[in-house]
Amino acid sequence: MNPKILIIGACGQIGTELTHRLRELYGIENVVASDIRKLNNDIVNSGIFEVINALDFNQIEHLVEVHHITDIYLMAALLSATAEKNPAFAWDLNMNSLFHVLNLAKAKKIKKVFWPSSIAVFGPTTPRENTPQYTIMEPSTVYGISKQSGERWCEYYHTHFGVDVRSVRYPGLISWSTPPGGGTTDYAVDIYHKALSDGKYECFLSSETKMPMMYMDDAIDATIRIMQAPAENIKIRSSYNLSAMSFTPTEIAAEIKKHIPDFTISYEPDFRQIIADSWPASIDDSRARADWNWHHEFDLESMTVDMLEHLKQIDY
Ligand code: AKB
Repeated sequence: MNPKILIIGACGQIGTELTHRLRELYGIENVVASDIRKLNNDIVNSGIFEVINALDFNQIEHLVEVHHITDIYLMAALLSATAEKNPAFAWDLNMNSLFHVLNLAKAKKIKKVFWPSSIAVFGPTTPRENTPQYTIMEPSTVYGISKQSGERWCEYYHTHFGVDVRSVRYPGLISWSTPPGGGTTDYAVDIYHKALSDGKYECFLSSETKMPMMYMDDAIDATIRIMQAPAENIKIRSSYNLSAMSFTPTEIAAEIKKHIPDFTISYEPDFRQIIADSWPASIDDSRARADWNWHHEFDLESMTVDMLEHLKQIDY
């Protein structure tokens, strides 16, 4: 039987593509998209859409009851750069929306929860290369602290209340259809847009800042894969490391130059440099690969071809 899905934060960078994919997989009538406002006409007009505040437990509970929801994907969050500017709201949104959804699952009103974590759970004392699943985690950002706390709560609700919650630590996500909102890895999306519109890009990180990244197609695949896996395969109930590629601004610029030979990049690091420096450069995701058969398709080269092809068609 198909799940009945509620996506909270459906108009965001991940939510948009996830909503489309889930509607394709399970049918438009089985997927309820929701967000704080009607932020994306494409999502609003192509299926069931509800305006909802992720901080309002009663609103979420009402939607769950009205639509007979079984699974919630909680995608609403403040990302790393925005969270530094508004710590109190970031903590409120990132933590309390999670509690609302976990509590609905604890009360057996829903069956399954997907909640995204991030490489931001790691910090400056974490080994930077090939960061293991289990290692030192001392996040130094507001966002990272909220994600690490969230992971602990997910595991706690699973252990103590049997909640079927599943999570991955997304790296920086790159997509062409919806802009990212307020992350430190966002430069890797902006650079493609500026390469096509201006032929040049000023990067807010320094040239050799290496970070883990993933194309959105792979991120959506991972999300669906972990949610479809049999419960006994999900052996980690905090969150799984997930990885596809790692590169520096110099390396992505060189890849773009293969297609746009006159493209130039300059560097003007800002406050986001400190955030990037506190995160891993590469990730060991062997547990996800072993437990639920995760594998990625896109590397820097194939992602660049796909990004430029799509962006040329829609924007430039
Ligand atoms: C961010 O940069 O804040 C996000 C993330 C890595 O979670 N893209």
